[in-house]
Amino acid sequence: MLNKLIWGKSDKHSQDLQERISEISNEEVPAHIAIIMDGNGRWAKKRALPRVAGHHEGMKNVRKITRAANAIGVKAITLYAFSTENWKRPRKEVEFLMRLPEEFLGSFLPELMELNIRIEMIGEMDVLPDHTQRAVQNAMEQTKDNTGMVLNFALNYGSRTELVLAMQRIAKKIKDGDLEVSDITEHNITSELMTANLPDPDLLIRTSGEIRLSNFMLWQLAYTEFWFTEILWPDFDEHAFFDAIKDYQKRNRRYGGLKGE
Ligand code: V07
Repeated sequence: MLNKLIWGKSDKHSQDLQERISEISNEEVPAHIAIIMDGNGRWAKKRALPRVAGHHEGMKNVRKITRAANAIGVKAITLYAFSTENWKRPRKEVEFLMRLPEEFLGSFLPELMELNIRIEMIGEMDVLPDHTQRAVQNAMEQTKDNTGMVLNFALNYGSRTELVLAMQRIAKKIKDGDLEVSDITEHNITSELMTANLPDPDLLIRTSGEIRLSNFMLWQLAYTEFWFTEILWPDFDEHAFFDAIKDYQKRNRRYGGLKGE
């Protein structure tokens, strides 16, 4: 019963997953997980498929990992779906990517409603194609009263731009006489960021063997545990995800209570 609600079916695979979950501690589940979903192009290349086939497979994997995160009680996941750098890719590829939110939501939105998941996004929305904006806006609107996990998409997101915009807003408040220079604190910088309503990530996962941040959540990741894997994003399944969680819990226990610094 429960199995079916969480995984959409109740077969051998979902029983295996349920068993993996029982190995995970309920107490130290990371509240917020950020993921850089890298390696979709390489996944396609290995199979002599066009790059977009890799992006499409990567999109299907978002659904898998969303369910897995939801099943273990994660409060929020932030997925780096499209960076401000990604505009430099071939026009056809960008056009394909900009259709993925619609396709994803077209098939997955009813399930998100059932799972009580709320969709949010960070990044500059206004330069995305109208059809993409409409799809995402509509999904945010439909899921806005859901009280479960937050599924946060970083779309046209760049951390330095986010910080620049935050600084500009703070400067304007000072110029307008609404804020004193001495009142610029970590707290009010945090609250000007696009992630203002989310806690800082506890865990960052990057797939595909790249070991850098690529302008992702620079401020927010100050104290985050990093977990890197060679696995390409379309191959990063529930088992790999639970491996990351178990490693995180091991590290957490090692630091025992000395968290934060
Ligand atoms: C994209 C699939 C995942 C791998 C990384 C690149 C390609 C899901 C979305 C999405 C975004 C917003 C939303 C619902 C779904 C998405 C883009 C690319 C641009 F509300 N996957 N995915 N958006 N990829």
